[in-house]
Amino acid sequence: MVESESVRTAERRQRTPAVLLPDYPAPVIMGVLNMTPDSFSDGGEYNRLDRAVGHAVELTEAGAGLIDVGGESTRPGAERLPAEVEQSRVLPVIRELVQRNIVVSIDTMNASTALAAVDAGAKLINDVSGGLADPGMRRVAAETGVHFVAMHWRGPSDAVAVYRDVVADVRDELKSRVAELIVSGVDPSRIIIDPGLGFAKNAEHNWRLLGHLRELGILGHPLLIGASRKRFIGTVLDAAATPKDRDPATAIISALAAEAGVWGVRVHDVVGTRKALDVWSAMRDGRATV
Ligand code: PMM
Repeated sequence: MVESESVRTAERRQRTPAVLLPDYPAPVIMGVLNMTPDSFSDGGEYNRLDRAVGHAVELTEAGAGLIDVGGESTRPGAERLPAEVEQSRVLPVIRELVQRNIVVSIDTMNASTALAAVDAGAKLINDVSGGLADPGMRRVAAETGVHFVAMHWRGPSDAVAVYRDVVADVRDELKSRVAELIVSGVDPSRIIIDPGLGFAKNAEHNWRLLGHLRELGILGHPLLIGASRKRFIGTVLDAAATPKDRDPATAIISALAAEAGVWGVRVHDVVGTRKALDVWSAMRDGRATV
C-alpha cells in the first residue's frame, strides 16, 4: 500500500465507531432505500434525490436505525450494472443522509462502490455475496474497518441450489465466509451474518431457515434477516398477493425473528415492523409502554 493510501485507511478507521449499534434491546430495523431507476421516478434527477431523501427520513422517523441504500438490484438473476452507474445512483443520496446524521449501509457487491460509499460516510457494507462476487471486497472491508454483512450466496443465478440440509449447509458456508473475512484482516467484531432468504432457495428452504435461526446464531455473530415482501411469503398467503400485501406477514416474521435473537431485520415497511417489535418487547418485558 502506498503511503497516501494508508493515511486514508487510517482516517477511515478513525471515522468508524467501534460499535455501530451498541447492544440494542430489540433488533435494529434496516429500512430499504432502493435507488434503481423505477423508484422515485416522477421527474428530474433533483426531484428523484429529494424524494429518496424524504423517504429515508420518513423511514428513520418511523423507527429505522439504519438505511440500506442500493443502486443495483442484487436479486438473484438480475443483470449486473457498471459500477460507475451504480455509484452515480447511490453516492448523492448517501451524502445527503449522512449530513442528516442518518446511519447508512451500502447494499453492493462491488468493492469500488463499497469504498466510495464509505468515503461518503456509510457505516456498513451489505454484500449479498458475502465477499465472493468481487475479489477486492474483503480488502475494502478490512481497510475501511466498517461493519460488514456477509450474506449466504450460491452465485448470481436465480436457480434453486441443491442442499444436503439447508440449515447446516448455510451455517457451514457462512462460517467459511467469516473465516475468509478474518483471514483478510476484517475485525471479527464487525462481521454480521445473514442466511440470504430467497437467494438460490425455494420457499421450503426459506421457511426452514426462519424456523432455525438459533442454529445460525451459534456462529457467534449478529444475525440479520431480509424476508421483507419476498415471494416465498406468498406460499402461506394468497399466491397472487402483491409484494406490499406481504407486509403484515413480514412484520410477524420480524417479531418471531426478534424472539429467536436476531440483531437486525431488513424491511421496506418500517412502520409495520416497528409495531410488531414494540408488541414483542412489551410481551418480553411485561411493560405497557415502549
Ligand atoms: N435481500 C435483497 C437485497 N439485499 N441484503 C441482505 N443483507 N439480506 C437480504 O435478504 C437482501 C439484501 C433483495 O431484496 P429486495 O430486492 O426486496 O431489496
